[in-house]
Amino acid sequence: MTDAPVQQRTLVLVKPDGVRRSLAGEILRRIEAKGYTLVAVELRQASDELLAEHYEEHAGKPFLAPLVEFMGSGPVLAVVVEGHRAIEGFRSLAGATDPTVAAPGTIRGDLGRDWGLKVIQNLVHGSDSEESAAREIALWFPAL
Ligand code: RTP
Ligand code: MG
Repeated sequence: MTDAPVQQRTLVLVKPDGVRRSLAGEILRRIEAKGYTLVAVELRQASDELLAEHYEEHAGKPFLAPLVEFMGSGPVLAVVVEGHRAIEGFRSLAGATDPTVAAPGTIRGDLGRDWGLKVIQNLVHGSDSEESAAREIALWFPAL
């Protein structure tokens, strides 16, 4: 007998490029089609303060300022996704950071490309560990 599945929650953001390109529905569709559950969905304009906290692991990196500018350039769709191994599962659905080389079949590989801009615009964010997921969900959805 295998252990009971451990439900994991992960924070997904459809970044401003995805919202602007009207891909939010397509991205949610892929998450649902994979079999995960949407626990919370909210369209919001992120403040610089929220984004600085969200990206605290990248403090001091050269792409942080253009990243925060990009992430604040329009609304993002913040989503809490749940399921067994959902953190790893969504990262797999999203594909590699660089959409030019992200595998076909992934969100970034199918829908993204390099636009030659200051920072990589790659449609989605997904928490990268249980610790990041807990921290990011508390930050974006304090009521959950
Ligand atoms: P994410 O956090 O958005 O899920 O993406 P990730 O884990 O694949 O990538 P990460 O290393 O955490 O970087 C966060 C986001 O910063 C932008 N980035 N641009 N050299 C660059 O221009 C550069 N490096 C990173 C991307 O938008 C990346 O997703
Ligand atoms: Mg990351």
